[in-house]
Amino acid sequence: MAMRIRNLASRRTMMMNSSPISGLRSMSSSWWKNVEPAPKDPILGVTEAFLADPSPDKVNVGVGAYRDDNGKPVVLDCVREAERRIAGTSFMEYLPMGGSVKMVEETLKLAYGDNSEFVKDKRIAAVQSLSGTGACRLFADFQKRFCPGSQIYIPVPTWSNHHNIWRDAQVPQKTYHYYHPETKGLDFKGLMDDVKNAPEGSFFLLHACAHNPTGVDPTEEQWREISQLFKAKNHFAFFDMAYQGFASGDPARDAKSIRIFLEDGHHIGISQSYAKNMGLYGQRVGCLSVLCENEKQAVTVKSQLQQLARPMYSNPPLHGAQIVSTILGDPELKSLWLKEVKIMADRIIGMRTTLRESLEKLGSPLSWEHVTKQIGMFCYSGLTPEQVDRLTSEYHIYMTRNGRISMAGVTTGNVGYLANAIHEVTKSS
Ligand code: PLA
Repeated sequence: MAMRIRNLASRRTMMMNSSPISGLRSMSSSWWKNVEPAPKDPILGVTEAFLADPSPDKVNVGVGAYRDDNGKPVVLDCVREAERRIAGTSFMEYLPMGGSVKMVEETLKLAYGDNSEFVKDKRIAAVQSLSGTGACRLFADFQKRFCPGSQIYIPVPTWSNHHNIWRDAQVPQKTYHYYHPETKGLDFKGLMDDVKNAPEGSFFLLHACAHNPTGVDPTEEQWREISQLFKAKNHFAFFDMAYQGFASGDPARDAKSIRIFLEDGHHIGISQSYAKNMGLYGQRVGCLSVLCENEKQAVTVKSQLQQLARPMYSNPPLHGAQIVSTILGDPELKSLWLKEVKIMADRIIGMRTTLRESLEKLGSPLSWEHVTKQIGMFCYSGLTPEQVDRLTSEYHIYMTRNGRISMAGVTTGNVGYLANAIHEVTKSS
């Protein structure tokens, strides 16, 4: 058999060499001559550089991927148990274009609330998405198709991929103030001014909780004010909720911003992701939802979301959705999940304290209060790009050049090394 394949292969090569098509082949080698190398991704490029570094001391605090205190990736116990239960079913069929109905149903409860009237009234158009990125992209494409002249207001700073997503969907971007570098906190006044000055009925991207990269969220009171102003201006709020549970350790508490907007009667959109809070990074499971005026509109909007998905990827992957619906559909597994989310959030909070204390013990002349004040997966350290470059070249510590430290990668084992290196590169500044 192997011999037959080899013979066939060599016959094909002979035919190609002797045919007039060989002339075309040399032309084809120039097909892509105008293609320039793409710039490295500011986040995933850091992982590539980390993997290529042979140093035994290397530390990766670039991408926001949770590690246990030994620096190892984590598969949650609830996920292991769900996989054990799924294993017996061997179901490999396509999901519908909108994904797993059960998974979407459970996911909406997390965002809109267990007893949400909007869920009961079937006012939400929702589809399973390729994690949070896919949900954002699907929404951006939907926005472009049905509000073709609209723009999107994006906070400064934000997750770098937001810019790519709306750029590729060809939605023009505007920015709004968010972070105040001097106070290392929220620029509430700047934010409110921008919301006020945006044209009536503008689209705004909001981080529902655990803002990436700053770790700075509005307070509950501030969310109420933002919501009121949105109401007055008739703006549309699109919430990216990639870290539900990672801010406070409690997914319900972390949905507060969304619940406030719902109480105020907004028709919002939400991107949800299970990458972080269920550790399902590579499974690519998430949800895009759009709250509509009534059931009829929700059915229509969902049909259009599916229509967008069909030529892009047809239907979403099955396995991750099965894991999620198995966990959230079983009260015992769900409460195990909630415990595990809290454990992850608490470990990060603990590492914030240790990092700050270590820097203070080293006698750092700078204030590191923000390390413990900020929340979620990231610490927006205030390190300059040049200081980050030094951390990488001299200490093999990898992070994004905006000074963002993924606290999820900080462990008892590396926190001292990290603090010392940060102290060395910042002490003369
Ligand atoms: N939205 C925000 C705000 C994010 O930070 C991320 C992931 C996503 C959406 C998308 O995540 P998902 O598609 O995996 O669900 N941000 C990571 C990874 C963790 C990345 O850049 O893709 C980060 O390191 O910022």
